[in-house]
Amino acid sequence: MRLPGSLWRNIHGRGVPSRYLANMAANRPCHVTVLGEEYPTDHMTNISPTIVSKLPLKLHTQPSHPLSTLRALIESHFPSYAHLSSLSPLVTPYQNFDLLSFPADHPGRSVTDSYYVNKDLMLRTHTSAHEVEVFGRGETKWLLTADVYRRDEIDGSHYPVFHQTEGARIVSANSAGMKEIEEDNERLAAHLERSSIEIEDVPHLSPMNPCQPAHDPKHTELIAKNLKLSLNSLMLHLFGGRVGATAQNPLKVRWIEATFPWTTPSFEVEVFFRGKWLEILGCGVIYQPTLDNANVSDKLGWAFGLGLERIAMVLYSIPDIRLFWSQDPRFLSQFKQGEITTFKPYSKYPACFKDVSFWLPEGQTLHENDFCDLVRDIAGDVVEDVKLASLIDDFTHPKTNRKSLCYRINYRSMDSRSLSNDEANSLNTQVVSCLRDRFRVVIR
Ligand code: FA5
Ligand code: MG
Repeated sequence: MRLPGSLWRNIHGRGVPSRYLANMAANRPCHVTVLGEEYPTDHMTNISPTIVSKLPLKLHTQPSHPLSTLRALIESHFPSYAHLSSLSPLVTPYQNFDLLSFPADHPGRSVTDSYYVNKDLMLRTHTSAHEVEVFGRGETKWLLTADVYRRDEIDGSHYPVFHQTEGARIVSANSAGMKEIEEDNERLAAHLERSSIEIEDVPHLSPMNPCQPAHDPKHTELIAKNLKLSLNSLMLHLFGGRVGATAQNPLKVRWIEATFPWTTPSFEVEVFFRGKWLEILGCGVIYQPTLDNANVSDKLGWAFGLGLERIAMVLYSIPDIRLFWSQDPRFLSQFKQGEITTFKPYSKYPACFKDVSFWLPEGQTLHENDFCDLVRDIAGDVVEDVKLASLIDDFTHPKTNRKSLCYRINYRSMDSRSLSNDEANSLNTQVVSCLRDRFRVVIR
C-alpha cells in the first residue's frame, strides 16, 4: 500500500524494530496520524487519507445541516433519554465485534469491509460498538448519534461514511420493570391508534426469531412490543404529515424479521416512500451476554440503530448521498436548524465516463472495495459511481490464467463547476498509474 506522505509519516526510532522492516517490505509507512494522534501501522492498516479527512467533520453536530436537524428531531421524540453525540470513532475490534458476540469468521471483520488503523484499532462500523460502554456507565435510556465507516461500493446511496443513531432502553428484569413497560405500551398504543399509520407487522417471536434461553417469553413479548411501539411512534413523528402521510394516504411501515449477533428476536423496519420500500433501521431485544458484558445482568431491554442519511434523503428529497458532504453554499444555504424543507436541486453538471481495463497478475484478485477506495483517494467526491463495465470484461484468460477486469468510472462534479474532459482524463490517468503501482496490474 502506498499513500501520500502528508498523511503517512515514517518515524525513525532508536534501533530498527521488526515491524519497521515489515512495513518497509510492504511499502507501508510506520505510522499514521488520525485525529491528531500517531498510531503504528501493521498488516491490517487500510484507513485511507480520504477517510481520515472525514473524521473531524461530524456533520450531525454542524448547525443547520440536515443531519443535525434530524438528530435533534429524533432526540426531541425521546426527551427522557440521555443524548450522546461525541464519542470517538476509534474503537477496538473487541468493542465493535467481540463484545457483541460477532463470530470470529464474520465477514464484517475483514479488511475488505472495515477500516483498520492497525490490528488493534479500527473505525466503528456501527453505533452498536458503544452499547456495552454506555450501559456499563449506568445509562438505562439513551440515544447516541455518530459517524460510522464501512468499505463499500460507490453510488448515489452508498458512501463509506454515514451516520447512525443508536437508541436503547433497559429495565429491571422483575415485576416492577415489566409494569413500567406495560404502562408505556398502553400509552403508546393509544397514541398510535389515533394516527394515520399503516403497520405491517410480524410476530414478536417465531421459530426463526426466537426468545433467548435466559428470558421468560412473556417478558420478551412485552419488550419487543415496547420496541415496536416506540419505533412506530418515532416513524410517525418523523414522516407523519411531512411526506404526504394523511388519513386517506397513511404512512406505510413494514416490520421484517432480521438477525444480529447481539439481539434476538431481531427486526428491520422499512418505510414505503415514492413507490419503494426503504430500509431505515435494525433493532432487537438485547442478547443477555451483551448486558452481562456491561455488568447489568439484572436488566433486559431493546436497542435499535437508525441510518440518518436514508431518512434525511426521504425527508429533504436529497437525491445523492454525496450531497451531505457538500460545502457548496447552494447546498448549505438551503437549510436552517430545526426546519425540514424540500431540497431544490441546482444545475447538475454532465457526467464523464472513463473505462479502466486491466489484467491482474496471475492468481491475484482485486476486491471491488479496494478499487473504489483507490478511486476515491484520487478523485474524492468528483466520482459519482464506479461499476464493473460488463460481465464480458470480467473473465479469466484460458491460456495465461490471468484475470481481466474493466471498471467504468463516472466522474461528475456535484459542486461549484463543471468538470472538463481534460480534468477527468487527468484523474483517470492518476487512477491508472496508482493501480499499476499498488496492484501490479497490466493496463489493456
Ligand atoms: C446495524 O448497523 C446495526 N448496528 C443496527 C442495530 C442496532 C441492530 C441495535 C440491532 C440493535 P445495519 O447494517 O442494517 O445494522 O444498518 C442500520 C441502518 O443503517 C440501515 O437500516 C440503513 O438505514 C443504514 N445503513 C446501512 N448501511 C448503509 C450505507 N452504506 N449507507 C447509508 N446508510 C446505511
Ligand atoms: Mg440492514
